[in-house]
Amino acid sequence: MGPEALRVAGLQAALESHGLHVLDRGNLHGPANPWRPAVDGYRHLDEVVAWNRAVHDAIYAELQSGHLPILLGGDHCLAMGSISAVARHCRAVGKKLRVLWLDAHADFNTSRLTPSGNLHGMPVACLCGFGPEALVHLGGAGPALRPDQVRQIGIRSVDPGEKRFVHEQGLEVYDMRYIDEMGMRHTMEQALAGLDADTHLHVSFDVDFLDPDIAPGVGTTVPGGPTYREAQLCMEMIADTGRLASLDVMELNPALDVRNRTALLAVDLIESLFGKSTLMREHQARRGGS
Ligand code: NNH
Ligand code: MN
Ligand code: MN
Ligand code: MN
Repeated sequence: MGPEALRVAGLQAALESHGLHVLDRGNLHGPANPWRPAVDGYRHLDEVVAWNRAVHDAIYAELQSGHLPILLGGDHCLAMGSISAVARHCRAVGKKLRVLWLDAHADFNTSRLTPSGNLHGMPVACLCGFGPEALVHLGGAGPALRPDQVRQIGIRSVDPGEKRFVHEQGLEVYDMRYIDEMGMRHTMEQALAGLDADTHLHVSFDVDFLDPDIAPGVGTTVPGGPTYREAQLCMEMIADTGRLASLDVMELNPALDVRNRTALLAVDLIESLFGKSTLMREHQARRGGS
């Protein structure tokens, strides 16, 4: 239902209003959600593998055509499919890869560490090589990512074993305490440092990154997230780099939303990610404003 809510909220028209050419490829297809308990530490592993293969193939095809893919979700486990395709593409064309993980959660659990068995709590770990064979090798031999290619922003809910593993692997985490103390501007300057013309920037946006007061339409709200203005600045600073080359918008659940408010906010933020404010600044400059 998430992708449909984003369509209803006007995502395509919003991007087109900024002069972008948008192709809606429609929905991907895969097995239904069986709602079963975990087996060997994973819930619905076969279904998650099938869906991620479909996502990997769709995203890889768009990248090969020179397009900027936007994956609408759906469960954040699907970022394994999209990012493994992005990493494969970067290897093929010789680009560096930077992944910004905007989330309340670190999503760095393994089958031994997870409190839930939910694979949406494990995509970053699987992408770094810590997970079941079928998910680790989605995009070919070897893990898709090294931990030093990832920057996590907005984190405020990490499970105890997961926390130890995040430190052990040296992930660069800008948690809410850091954002509170240093501000979003400094945080994004750090997270975006070192990007150059040879860098493919992928943003994986879990909508639960946002404070639940402004974004109630997600399954796992965590209080104390970025405000509307902090989230806008985050997106605007990403747009300013000019390096955004692929995007996931995940975990939106319209059944938990209030009058599609979270979907409308997500569309608003995606517009900023594609340079809405930059366009407004240029417009002001043309009219002789400062
Ligand atoms: N850390 C918890 C788990 O692994 C929750 C993960 N939930 C998310 N992640 N929504 O983004 O089960
Ligand atoms: Mn989920
Ligand atoms: Mn999350
Ligand atoms: Mn997530």
